[in-house]
Amino acid sequence: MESHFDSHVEQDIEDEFQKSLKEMISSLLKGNNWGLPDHLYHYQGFWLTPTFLQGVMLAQQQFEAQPTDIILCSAPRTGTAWLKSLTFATITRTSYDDSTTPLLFKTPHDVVPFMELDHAHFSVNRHPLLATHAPYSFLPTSIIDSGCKIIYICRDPKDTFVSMYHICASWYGPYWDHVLRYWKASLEHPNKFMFLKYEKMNEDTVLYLKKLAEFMGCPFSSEEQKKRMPEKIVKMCSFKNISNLEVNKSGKHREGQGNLEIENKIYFRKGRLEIGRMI
Ligand code: PAP
Repeated sequence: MESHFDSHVEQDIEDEFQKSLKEMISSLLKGNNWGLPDHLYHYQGFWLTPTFLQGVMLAQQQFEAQPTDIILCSAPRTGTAWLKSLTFATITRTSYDDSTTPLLFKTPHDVVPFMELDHAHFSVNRHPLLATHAPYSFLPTSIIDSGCKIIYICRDPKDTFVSMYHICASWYGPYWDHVLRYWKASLEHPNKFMFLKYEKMNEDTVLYLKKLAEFMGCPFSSEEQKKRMPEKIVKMCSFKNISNLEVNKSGKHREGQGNLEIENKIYFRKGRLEIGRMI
């Protein structure tokens, strides 16, 4: 049983860690653009908010990846919520269907947590799906060293820029460095990394959902395909359907968490290709 003494010691270590982090962050080059509430700090080649930096460093210290984990990685505004809903609906398809899934009343960001912000989800009993906007070099070593799988989604940078402009930020950049490191890793270790492009997923989402299911180790059986299960999941997770749910029209994400509080509708703007054809 944890003693009063142990919890005091842990608290002291935590306070010391937060203090040294704050000192380190305050020594970094800082900038502000597009009226973000927080400054951005330049750390190891990327522009990041202090909340993210603290969160990701805590994750580097404390997060223990399990071989069964599936980590969804992305730069902001590249289709994270879409990927969260498709993968969640796929791996929970034996427990829920399109009329009972939690995605009908929770926004995708509340169904699949973020590694750098939702530390309470670090327990061993956690759900295998976890997302992060962390650049490759910021991933906790256990993610690289364990047998867990990584799915990365990227998007045409021009569309990503327009999408980001609407959420008023350009953090986690430079964008290409974010994409390239994951792309290289996916070439080197294709069984561990799956690299997706938003535009390709838009062209044939059913095909990519089947590839995703296979990669995650839960391929659709021929019986399920006959019942058009992949098509049903794609329809349920479609921009039209998800963005029209009440929770995503009027709900809030991280309510009461200061700068982190955000209206769910910001995650669902247009959901289509605007300008670009990528790479
Ligand atoms: P985040 O970094 O704030 O979590 P993220 O989910 O990665 O954002 O990307 C948001 C983009 O995905 C938005 O693009 P837009 O601004 O160009 O419209 C959003 O509309 C789009 N999006 C969200 N859900 C879907 C979906 N089901 N299908 C296709 N695109 C989607």
